[in-house]
Amino acid sequence: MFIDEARTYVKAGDGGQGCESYYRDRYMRYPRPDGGNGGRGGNVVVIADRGIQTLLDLKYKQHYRALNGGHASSKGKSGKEGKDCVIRVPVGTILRDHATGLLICDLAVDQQSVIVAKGAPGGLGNAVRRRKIVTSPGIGEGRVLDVELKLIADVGIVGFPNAGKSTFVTAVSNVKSKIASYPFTTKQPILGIVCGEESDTERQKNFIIADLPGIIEGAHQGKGLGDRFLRHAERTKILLHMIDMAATDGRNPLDDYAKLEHELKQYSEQLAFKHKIVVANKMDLPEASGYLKRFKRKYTQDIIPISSIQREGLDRVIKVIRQKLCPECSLDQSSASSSK
Ligand SMILES: Nc1nc2c(ncn2[C@@H]2O[C@H](COP(=O)(O)OP(=O)(O)OP(=O)(O)O)[C@@H](O)[C@H]2O)c(=O)[nH]1
Ligand SMILES: [Mg+2]
Repeated sequence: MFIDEARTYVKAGDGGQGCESYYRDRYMRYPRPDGGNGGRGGNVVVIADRGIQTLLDLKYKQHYRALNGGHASSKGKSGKEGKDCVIRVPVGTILRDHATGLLICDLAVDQQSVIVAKGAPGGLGNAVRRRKIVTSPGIGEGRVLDVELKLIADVGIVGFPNAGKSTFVTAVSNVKSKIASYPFTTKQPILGIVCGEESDTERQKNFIIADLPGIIEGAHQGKGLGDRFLRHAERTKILLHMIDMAATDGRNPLDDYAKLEHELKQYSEQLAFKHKIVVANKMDLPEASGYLKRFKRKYTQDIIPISSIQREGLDRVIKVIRQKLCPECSLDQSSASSSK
């Protein structure tokens, strides 16, 4: 199950008790304080992990506690350090303090880590203090975290249900996204990697593409699956706007385009003004060419006709995406090829 929001309580370990004890042998006139220090409590650490796709674990396990530090003993023996509690989350997880709403960390890179609750120091024993008293141990930090996942992909595909988003992603990337002729087949975002050709420069070789659930008119009011999945398009560099140009579901593709633009704007202005590539899918069907002509007259000439099912025009889309993701790389390449 794909979960992209969770709330969880984290509690770091308390410090162990310091010890008050004295050593004395027959040759000593006064006893010597020799109580050890209490161990430090464990931290709660959150680590971003590429291998994890969802916040499911945090949804069901709502309390994470690190171990307390061990108590000290005589002969200067310190208590054991409390073991850290490690929480692994997907890359793209954002952590906020629930009480203040302040951002703690945006874990955008694999293996990036952050201490969200610090373990308390142990109490000092009387061997350190050289006095009778020992200090009391600290209490480990505890807080409620709001955890949110915003996937990090280079390209996010948006469009009405059945536009052919999953067919496209399956054709160009390494994932097999479920394809069917009923709406909302895709219920959660799916990430795929598009690999480059052998000849591509290293930098522009691979990019990540996100197949997002379909958006319908009124999604911002909760219609269909709502617009909450658009959060996963927020961090993409490019939006790929896919239109069913053959109107297979009986809607007018020109209206689809306007409605989708409106929904994006309702969600956020930032999303509406992202780099966009408009793609006309299902061009293998006879109705499509008429609609495409009208679309070009009404909106823009800048639209790429494709047929995902027949794998036609896909290379051109990938090429345009690469140009937008890394304009310098394509310049390098074109100058290299022209100098050959
Ligand atoms: N003729 C034709 N049919 C297509 C093309 N691309 C996709 N389809 C069909 O359109 C239907 C929907 O395809 P999907 O890829 O599941 O569409 P989607 O946009 O992912 O749909 P949701 O996940 O429901 O939002 C399937 O029956 C596909 O076979 C195309 O280029 N030509
Ligand atoms: Mg789909």
